[in-house]
Amino acid sequence: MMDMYSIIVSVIGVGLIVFILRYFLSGPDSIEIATIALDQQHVRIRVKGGYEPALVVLRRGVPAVLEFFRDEEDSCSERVVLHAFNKSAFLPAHESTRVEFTPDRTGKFAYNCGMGMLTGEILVKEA
Ligand SMILES: [Cu+2]
Repeated sequence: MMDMYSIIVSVIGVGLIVFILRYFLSGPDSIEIATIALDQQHVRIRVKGGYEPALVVLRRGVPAVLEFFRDEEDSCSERVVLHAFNKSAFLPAHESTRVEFTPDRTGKFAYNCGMGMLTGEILVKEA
């Protein structure tokens, strides 16, 4: 019989393994399915002349953290706007910025830089 602590450690362990595999296997224009741990889904997005992975898959109704790492100083990408979820954030260069929201409906939603030149996509699936 596993206690709560063992379960949490196992979930984190599996999440780390999945993250490491994805990190090394992901190429350009890749798809990333958010890792769920402790009732929260989390995904990292690199911002450099676009968004990598270009498509992120989230589950509806689960609090989401998109962690944008802006790996450049080009002012084009300094702001990210998620129209569909009423969210926007300033992304300091060479830093990670967390954008948090709970996807409330399924579908495919584009998000952009402040000028609408860069585009990424979020696919929200039924949990
Ligand atoms: Cu831009």
